[in-house]
Order: sequence, then structure tokens, then C-alpha cells
Amino acid sequence: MTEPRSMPGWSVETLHEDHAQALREATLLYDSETDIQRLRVFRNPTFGRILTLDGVVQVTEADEFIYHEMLTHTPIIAHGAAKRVLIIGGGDGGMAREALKHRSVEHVTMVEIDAGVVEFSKTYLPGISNGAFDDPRLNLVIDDGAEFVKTCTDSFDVIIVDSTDPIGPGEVLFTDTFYGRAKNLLTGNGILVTQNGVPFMQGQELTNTMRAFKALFADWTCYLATIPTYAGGPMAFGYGALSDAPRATPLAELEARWAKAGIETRYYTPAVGQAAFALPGYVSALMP
Ligand code: AG3
Repeated sequence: MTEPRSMPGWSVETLHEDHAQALREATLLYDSETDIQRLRVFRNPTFGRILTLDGVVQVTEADEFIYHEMLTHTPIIAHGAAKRVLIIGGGDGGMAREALKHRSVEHVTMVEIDAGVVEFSKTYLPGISNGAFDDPRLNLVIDDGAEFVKTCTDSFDVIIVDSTDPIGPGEVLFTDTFYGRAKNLLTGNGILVTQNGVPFMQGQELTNTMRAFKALFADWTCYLATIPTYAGGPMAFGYGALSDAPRATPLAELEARWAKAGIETRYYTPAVGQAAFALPGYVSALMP
């Protein structure tokens, strides 16, 4: 049998055992090992520049807006008064960019394990961070997110986990211990959201996180968005909140908050953010 990896001129992602995704490498821009992982950037005419870590697509210029908008605006607008945001991971700066669009957000701490990814993204993918690294409200910490939450004494209104998949350096960010420590950093109405994989392909990953959230949070569930290069159907984002209030916010109120924020987006709207919590049967069936 031919190994899918051996397709010259194509980047083949074999994240899932029985499924591979191939993206044509029109131009290879960068290929190197950081201290932590293999980092590649190439250009694809449909998706623009694409960053892969250990062969898995992390971000593409064309569809990153869906992922970054949904993981920031959904919790921030539902919360309604978020001033302090913590991002775990997110080395390319796209999550910080979206969070900092909220003038009401006074401070963003971003904890990235790999300084190489940050430096590299500034050079090769500057449009993704789009100036976020120069914003005085951003505090960039190079550290393992799991270590950071163990010792951190600050608190946050919204915590966003922008991780890789639970293999390699990202694995610790999917443990009950990590979730519990992150929860302890949340303020009264605080919300934790997490990158939780594509449930059609990675159902167990979602079930494991949801089981942990169920034990930790007053309100817990997941919400969905389809990001074309995260193949296999919609991706799930874990949602854990200390109170029911954010998710009970009426649409009219979400819309008033959004209008006040005055942010332009290409995917998120308050109605989309609210509807994203409607779960198809096969996803509900993965809930503990
Ligand atoms: N991090 C999420 C990558 C997940 C890809 N996994 C997958 N297809 N299951 C993206 C980093 C962007 N800031």
C-alpha cells in the first residue's frame, strides 16, 4: 500500500489513523526543527500560507478567522465585562489579535511554550498577529501552559486554550489537573474555552474534556464551527463557565454588546455565536 505521506509536492497530514488530508505545496517557504517541534510553512493557492507543526495544520491564512473569532468573541461577548484574558498557546498571535480588538479588554496574558513559533510567525505570518505582539496590553510569557497555571496568582475573566492536538507538547493541556488549575484562575463569572478537536474524528478527546468540565463547572458544554483545513466536519470548542449567566444572555443583549464593541468580523456574529451551541445528535452522544 502506498504511504500517503510520500506524495511529492504535497503536504500530507496523517493526524487520524484512517484519513489523510493533502494540501498542495505551491511554494515551500520554511522547514525547520525548533527545540520542541518540526515547523513548516508553505503556500497553497486556495489557503494562502499554511503553518504545520509536526505535520499537522495549525493555521492557514484563508480560514484562520473562523477559528480565532469563534474562540475569542463567543466567550468575551457572552461574558459581557471581560477585562482580563488569558491565552494558553496561540503562538502565531491570531488569538491575541482577536481578543485585543475588544477595547474593553485591558490585559491579555499569552503563554506560549515555543518561543520559536512566536518569532517565526512574526516573520513568516505577520498578517495573523497583525500587530498584536506590539500592543501594550499584551504580556507574552514563554512557558509551558501547564506549569504557568500551577504557579500563577493572577485571575482572568476569560481563559482561551489555543492548543495543538493532544499528542506531543499539547497533551498536558487536555488533563483534568490542567483544567482544574485553569478554573481556579477564573473570576466570578469566568469562562474557559478550549480547542477540542474535530468530534467526528476525535470523539474520545471531546468526551474526556467534557467529563472533566462536568465535574468542575456550573455550566459546561461545547460549541462548534467548521474550519475547512481542520478536516472531518465541525471542530468542537469546550466551554466551561462558573455561572449559567453568560450562556443565558438573550440574543438582543449579545447584539447590543457586539454593536458597542464595534468589531468587524467575517464569521462571528452574536447569532452565530449563540447558534454554535446547538449540538447535532452525534456530538450530544459524546457528552458524558
Ligand atoms: N491550533 C489548533 C490546531 C488543531 C488542528 N487539529 C485538528 N485538525 N484536529 C491552532 C492554532 C492557531 N492559533
